[in-house]
Amino acid sequence: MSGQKKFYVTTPIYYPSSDLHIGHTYTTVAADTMNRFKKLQGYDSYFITGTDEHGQKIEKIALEHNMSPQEYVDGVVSGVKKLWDTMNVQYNQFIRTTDVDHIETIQAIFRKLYEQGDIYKGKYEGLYCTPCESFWTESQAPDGICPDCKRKLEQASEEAYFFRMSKYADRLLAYMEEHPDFIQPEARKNEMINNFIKPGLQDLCVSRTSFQWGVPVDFDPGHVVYVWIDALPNYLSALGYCNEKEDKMASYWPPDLQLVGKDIIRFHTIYWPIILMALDLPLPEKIYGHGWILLKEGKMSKSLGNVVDPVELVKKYGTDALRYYILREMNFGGDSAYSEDLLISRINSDLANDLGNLLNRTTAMTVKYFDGQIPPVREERPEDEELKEQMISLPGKVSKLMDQPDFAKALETIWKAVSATNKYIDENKPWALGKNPEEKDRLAQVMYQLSESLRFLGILIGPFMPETGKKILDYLNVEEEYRSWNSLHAFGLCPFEKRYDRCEPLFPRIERKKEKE
Ligand code: ME8
Repeated sequence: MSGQKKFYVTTPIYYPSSDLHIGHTYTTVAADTMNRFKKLQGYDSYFITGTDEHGQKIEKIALEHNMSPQEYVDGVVSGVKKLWDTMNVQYNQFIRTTDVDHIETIQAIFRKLYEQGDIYKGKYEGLYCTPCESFWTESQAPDGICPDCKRKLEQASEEAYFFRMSKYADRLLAYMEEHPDFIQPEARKNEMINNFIKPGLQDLCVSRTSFQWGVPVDFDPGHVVYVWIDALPNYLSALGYCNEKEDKMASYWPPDLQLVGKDIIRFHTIYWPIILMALDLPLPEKIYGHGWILLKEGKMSKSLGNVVDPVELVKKYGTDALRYYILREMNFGGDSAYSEDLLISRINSDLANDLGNLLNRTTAMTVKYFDGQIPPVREERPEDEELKEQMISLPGKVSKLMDQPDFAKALETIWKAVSATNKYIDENKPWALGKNPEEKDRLAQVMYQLSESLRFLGILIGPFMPETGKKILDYLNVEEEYRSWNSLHAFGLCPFEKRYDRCEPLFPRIERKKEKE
């Protein structure tokens, strides 16, 4: 659509594995929420996710399963897609690095970089971490232990292609300094500059010969492209860069927000921008490195048997409750501790009590006093202003927080407005007004204020909890034209002309005792 502003948001592409846990859902739910929020604001927003299917690690796992790597990844990818369906994640495109189009892009990029002299052939002697698919120098890992995952590194020695990273170091540093928002949060940027760029970038080994499961270097058979050089440009291949797909580069490039976990920020803020500089492409607006969801005892891992399975949690509590918990409870920039107890508390207090009761009381009283239809004649009073103003300022406040992005603060701000609406009920006591026939017009206004506030809340909650947002608006019979971002510019727009029924509880309270049984 002409004149429509675009937004391009990405998540990392996941290693296909059968133990995707709550930590993995974190980025994807956040990106989905951002995509939905931008769409609500009228942006032409595009959101991609996918799977990173090549590399020595996958080849090894497939072998352990007595399968070819292709059979193995095909079997696991459907599970990854199913998880995103379960979490109600609506991506525009799911990229697999084994897709023919993606392979075409990688081969074209590799060839171009080789032809222009950014990639040259040499010999790799050094350390390699297979679980992280990551090269390390003796100075970076003097004890032979991977600085990221703390596992033992392997000695690798093979003929290989190298990328002249050092050539771009000064440009990258200057870019980071001129674009303070490029890497967020700030502390991660300082870590990259001080620990990696300033000590001097080493040329990066970008091909392997000791295994086959990768994108072949088409002009030098026997070499496959290093898995990170294969994975990172998925953000380009998705848009048809150097492949046969529909060319969406002009519409969406560069990405507005790339969400990644803190463990892969180095790849995304050093290798990735350098690849783009070498390709002469604009860099992403913002790369956000979020913290991890941890357990009290530390990391989740299959070998420790402490993996928190999001599918099980959704079965118990529902998709929206889990989405709310992840986005509200987790401090997006830093690490956060997962606890099922806290999840239950959030459901009972924020969702069942605060939000659920608000909708329940509003619909129940509208049914009781007005047979479900708010009368058009109403009596406004000065005490209505505060709630009105709070609602009118809410979209702007939430929008600012989403631009940071700070999902937890955005939800906290919406919930302050939920509390203010509950307080309005307590202060205006519709049950007392209902006893006095002379206060009928005033009662109508109180019920209108509540319904209109719930319309604001339903619209703004939608990107975070899509089913819940829709349910609220459906219960209030809000017409389509009053569900848009533009319809939030004024309080009092929605006529609520259709009668409504008392709602079912939005979130049943969770009995802790029952839960323990
Ligand atoms: O890194 N809490 O894939 P991956 C929060 N294929 N986030 C977590 C987490 C946790 N406990 N555990 C993992 C890869 N993650 C590459 C990406 S992109 C071109 C290639 C996050 O499946 C992790 O930080 O190992 C990362 O951002 C994402 O899950 C995918 O991890």
